[in-house]
Amino acid sequence: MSHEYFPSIAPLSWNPAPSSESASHRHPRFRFYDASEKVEGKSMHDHLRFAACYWHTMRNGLSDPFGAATARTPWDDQSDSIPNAKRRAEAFFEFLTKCQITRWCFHDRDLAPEGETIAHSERNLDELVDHVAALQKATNRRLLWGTANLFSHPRYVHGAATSPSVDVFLSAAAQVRKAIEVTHALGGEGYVLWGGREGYDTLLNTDLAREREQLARFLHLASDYAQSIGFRGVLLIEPKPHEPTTHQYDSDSEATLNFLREFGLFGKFQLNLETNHATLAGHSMEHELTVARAAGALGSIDANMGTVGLGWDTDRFPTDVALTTQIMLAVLTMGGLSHGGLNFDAKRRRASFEPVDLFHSHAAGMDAFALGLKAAARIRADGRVQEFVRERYASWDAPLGRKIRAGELTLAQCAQEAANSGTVVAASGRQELLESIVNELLFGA
Ligand code: XUL
Ligand code: CO
Repeated sequence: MSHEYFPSIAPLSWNPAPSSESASHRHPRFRFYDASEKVEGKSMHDHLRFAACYWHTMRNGLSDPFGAATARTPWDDQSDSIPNAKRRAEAFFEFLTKCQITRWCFHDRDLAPEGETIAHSERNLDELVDHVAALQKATNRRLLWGTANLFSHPRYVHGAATSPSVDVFLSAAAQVRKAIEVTHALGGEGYVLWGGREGYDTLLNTDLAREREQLARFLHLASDYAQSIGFRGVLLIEPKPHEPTTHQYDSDSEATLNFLREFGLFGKFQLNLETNHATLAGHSMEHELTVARAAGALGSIDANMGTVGLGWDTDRFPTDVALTTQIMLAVLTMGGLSHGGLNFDAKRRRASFEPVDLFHSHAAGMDAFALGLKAAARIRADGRVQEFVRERYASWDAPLGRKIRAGELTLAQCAQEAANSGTVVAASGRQELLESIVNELLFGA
């Protein structure tokens, strides 16, 4: 790259020594993320598979419902021109490289401006895709996943696939067809569908049964198209319960898995789970991950966190180490994220508006995940928690338990066994002890 967009920022490196620099002058670096350090025999880089997202990192001016954008972006003239879009992409790939982030994610409309017609929008996108393909190659970065923005344009006010108008469904189909094509062209490891407006605001004007069927039809079409062009990446659905809608049909892991099963889509799609969406659904991320994992459908993670009590999708950077430990425990237990990654679908606070804050915020998230990865590995190596769970279910692995699981006993035979075995003695669940063991492993004995 000829031009340097972040001239005052040196490539971030790992330096575990405590910093004596004051916070206002500190240069961004990693204290805990050492890409090459091995954990459970694999490098941190390969475990964590970090990605940065184009929409927050390059396109979010940090405005909120009460105030204007604050982000300083000297490389961006705020126009919708193609040269401006190309400059932004160059700045982004410099950012990725300096921040040691190997992967990225985008929406079609983040990357290239929408045109007057579908053909015009597609030409714009093609021009940018050629540009980022060259940038990917030059900087050795990879596309984790692509997606289409089916929620910003006013035509999607009543939903995209679930719109009451078939014309809107067709526009969404055109957009997704192209977005899958370019994701494939850029070597994307996955393609995400987030149904931002696929839900309702009021049931007074909504035929819910029909809208769910439309959404299922749309997902079948997307999956068939991906197959037909030889896209071998994973197709992902990103559940979220509401915001901007009152209710979104793929509201959480359980509901989405049920939706997929109901409409013959199970196995064609996996889940991309986002921490803040779990919070909005009234679940922990641990719950959402565990539900998806139990179904063999955990594909990828949007790594952020919410602000409990605020009720918005605040998309904060994930800096809570107890949280990153739970996430990495789920990932390690599953045997790793094979085609997914940890995508920072996260934005700096409105007051963190300097370009250097882009680096500080991502580094903070990466360090928190490095700590979480190591803590999760300690919990696994220690083994006390897992052993407790095994023992808790031991009776189901004894001969009688096995027979019941295999369906070899009737209800009457179960009743007879109950009568034979006498008094039932319950054992303690030891929740507080287990929580204390986890703390011991988090913070050292
Ligand atoms: C919105 C959200 C999206 C998806 C991609 O809450 O998470 O940015 O990740 O469309
Ligand atoms: Co997301």
